[in-house]
Amino acid sequence: MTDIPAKKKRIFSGVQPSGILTLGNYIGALRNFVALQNSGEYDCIYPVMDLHALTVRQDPPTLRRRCLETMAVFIACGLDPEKNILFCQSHVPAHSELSWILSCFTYVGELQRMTQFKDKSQRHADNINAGLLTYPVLMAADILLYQTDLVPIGADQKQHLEIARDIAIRMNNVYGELFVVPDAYFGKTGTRVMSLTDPTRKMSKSDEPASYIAILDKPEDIRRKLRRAVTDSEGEVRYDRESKPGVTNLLDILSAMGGEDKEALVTRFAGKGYGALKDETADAVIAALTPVREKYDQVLADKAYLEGVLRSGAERAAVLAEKTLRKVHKKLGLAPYKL
Ligand code: AQP
Repeated sequence: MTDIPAKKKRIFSGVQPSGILTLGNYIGALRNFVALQNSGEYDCIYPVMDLHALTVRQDPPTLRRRCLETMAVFIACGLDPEKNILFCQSHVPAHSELSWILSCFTYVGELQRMTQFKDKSQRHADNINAGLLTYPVLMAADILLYQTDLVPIGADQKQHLEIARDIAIRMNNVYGELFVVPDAYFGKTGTRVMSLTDPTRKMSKSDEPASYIAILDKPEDIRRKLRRAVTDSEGEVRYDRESKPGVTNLLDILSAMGGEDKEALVTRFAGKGYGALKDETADAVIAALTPVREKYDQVLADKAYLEGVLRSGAERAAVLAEKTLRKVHKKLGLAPYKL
């Protein structure tokens, strides 16, 4: 008797092209995406989430360019377009279509409670658009469209995944088995990388450049930014997120890059100043990011290749997305049609 291989679990996650990708995106997302790909245990779908980026005003030529650049970063980090479905979210219209349907099953109150909505409404008080509020609905559509089992996310996205699960359960209760209810997947180093200028806030690509390390930063810039990273005046290397957020962030970064656990790092840096910690963190980050930057330059130089990746990724994604969308149309009673 031949063994039938078990169906692989499906993974879905993406990154917005809302800026230059940061070390936070690398540690919290891309590195995990590559590890999941290499495990061979999953079917992975990783889009560039350009529709999500529209909640904040974007310069059209820059956004257009960043979509390709973000895909080049994906590939430079080690994602293989043959092994995963890599595409651009707006190339598969089913995301927006399902989003509308899901919005009719989402309560305004639950969206208003989202921390990211409150945070971004404060930061962009002149542009509190409806998309900022309904962002989690589009994210739910992204995930549910592919009948996703697992979503690798950083801790900051937990609330949004919870909404996606709630919507799926709510609709399954009414219409039967419509969607797979997705689970969060936290990587082994589920570190939240914090801003270098304000280590109580997460490192974000839409902040000022001194606050983040870009994946494509040159070695001298990485070293300079880390040397200037905000710490404290105590001078003692200790791991304490509350009272020493800056030093803790450096330990988290070094641990995530080098694999050495935090306790061992604290012991090793005992009696040494913050300068030594900053220098070693810079060495580790530079060592990890230099090959990515070099590969990025090669990938981005071949526009035809990149566009081909996006095209074929979108075609493959659309087949899966359409299947779910047809099922949803049918179950909800939308009039059938034949193409
Ligand atoms: N600082 C971070 N630490 C750990 N993980 C992070 N991620 C982002 N920043 C950190 C993870 O990267 C994935 C993609 O995130 P995104 O770019 O789509 O959206 P975001 O989380 O809103 O990232 P930014 O950089 O803060 O974007 P802007 O500035 O545009 O709002 C997610 O899995 C996220 O957890």
